[in-house]
Amino acid sequence: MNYDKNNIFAKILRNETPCKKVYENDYVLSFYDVNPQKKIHILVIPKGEYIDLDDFNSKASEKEIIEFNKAITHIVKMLKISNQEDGYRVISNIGKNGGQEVFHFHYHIFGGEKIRKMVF
Ligand code: DGP
Repeated sequence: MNYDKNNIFAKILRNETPCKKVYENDYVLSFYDVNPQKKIHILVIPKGEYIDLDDFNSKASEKEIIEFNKAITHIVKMLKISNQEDGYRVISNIGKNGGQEVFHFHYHIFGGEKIRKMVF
């Protein structure tokens, strides 16, 4: 699969589609999910063109990978859901069996309420 430059997150990155921004730096953009599954449900995406976690880990620079991971911790602290507060869950859907719908790599961050243990 090739990266589709017209996926919805690519359009958000180009400011062609609006989003409710949470955080942005040179490497990542974070915004609220349009269809929240928990009280807090945000997405974190790299600015580079990567299809999924495997593509990101294979092709992104070490700087991009480090900055992406650091951004997660920065954002959960900003939102006061880090483990110093009540905690959160981070997931990434990958491919067909993972239920991925948007083929620009992203993490979902869920918080603000208790999340059940099981994966559905
Ligand atoms: P995934 O299944 O992991 O590919 O989830 C994609 C998520 O993206 C899904 O929870 C809904 C969200 N989403 C889709 N389109 C938009 C959009 O235009 N804006 C925002 N903010 N979120 C979107």
